[in-house]
Amino acid sequence: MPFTIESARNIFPETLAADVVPATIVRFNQLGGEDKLALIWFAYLEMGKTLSIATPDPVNMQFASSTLIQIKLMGFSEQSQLMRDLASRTDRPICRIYATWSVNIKLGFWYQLGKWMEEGIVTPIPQGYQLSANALAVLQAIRVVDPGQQITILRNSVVDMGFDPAQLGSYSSVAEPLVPPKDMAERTPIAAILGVQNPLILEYMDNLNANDFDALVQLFASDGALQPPFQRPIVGQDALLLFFREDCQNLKLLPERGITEPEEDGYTRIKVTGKVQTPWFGKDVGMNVSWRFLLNPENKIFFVAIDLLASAKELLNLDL
Ligand code: ECH
Repeated sequence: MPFTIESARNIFPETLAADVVPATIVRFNQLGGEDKLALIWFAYLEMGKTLSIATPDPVNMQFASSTLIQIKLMGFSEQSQLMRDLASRTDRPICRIYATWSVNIKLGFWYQLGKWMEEGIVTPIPQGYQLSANALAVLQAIRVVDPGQQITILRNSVVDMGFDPAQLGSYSSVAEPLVPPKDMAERTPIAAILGVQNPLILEYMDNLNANDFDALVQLFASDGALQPPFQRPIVGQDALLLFFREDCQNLKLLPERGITEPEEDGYTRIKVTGKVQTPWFGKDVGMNVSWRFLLNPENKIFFVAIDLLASAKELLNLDL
């Protein structure tokens, strides 16, 4: 076989991803717990001036609600301690519970705490809190990147909080309830992607947009893989289905253009660029992304990498 998952990761090597995101996260993770919280608070306030965030559906918040109530009942200093512990990944029961939550439950949890901080129900960041010089530098780095990169930094910082899931032993993860796939009559298929004829690519986009994850996973080879931005590939249909159900509901993929390379040993490389909207910010944030597909001789997806692009200019970079 000419390709392995590892070698497939390098197709279209000219693609410029927004490496500023993982670089900023590394710097963020070196800060103390208190600085982390205050920094996100300030970044969140600033971003709130131009972007509006959707209120999470209460149905999706039910899994965090008993933990949230527990926090509401704590005194201010206990609340501060807990939030610092989450940020510095301390081993305590709430940090362990947090570690079992899907990304969206973690985001919804902090959304609620943020609301309560505004209302004075949860201890706010003290007025005039002085960020350390390092935290100020990280805040400045966040200010200057594009909105898609800002929300990715915010999301990834929240994902990294709580106890380390790798140290939890065996546990079952807690995710939002699954929404049913959209009815066929309600779907708005992508009309065309400039430069890409293979219908499989359109099917991929349409199934993801319709939350039709069973159909989506069938487009992959049984040993196929998907690499989300800044992550290792997720390999095999079972793991992919779990990932789609937990992390990919209600996304909106807006592919624009692409390039199809002549096949080699039966394998076809296709790169597509376009935008993605998350249900958290809707039309307010169009993230500039690329999909780098490798199709096997049976016309199944052997590998696809999704990259958050370094800039809008990269949307036009369809070089090999
Ligand atoms: C406060 C202060 C104290 C500490 C904290 C606070 C609260 C912070 C809050 C933050 C909320 C942030 C949010 C961020 C949401 C980001 C969402 C993103 C989504 C990206 C999705 C992409 C999808 C790509 C994919 C495609 C595929 O083809 C395959 C699947 C997949 C202020 C209290 C912490 C509340 C809500 C970045 C790119 C296209 C790979 C998924």
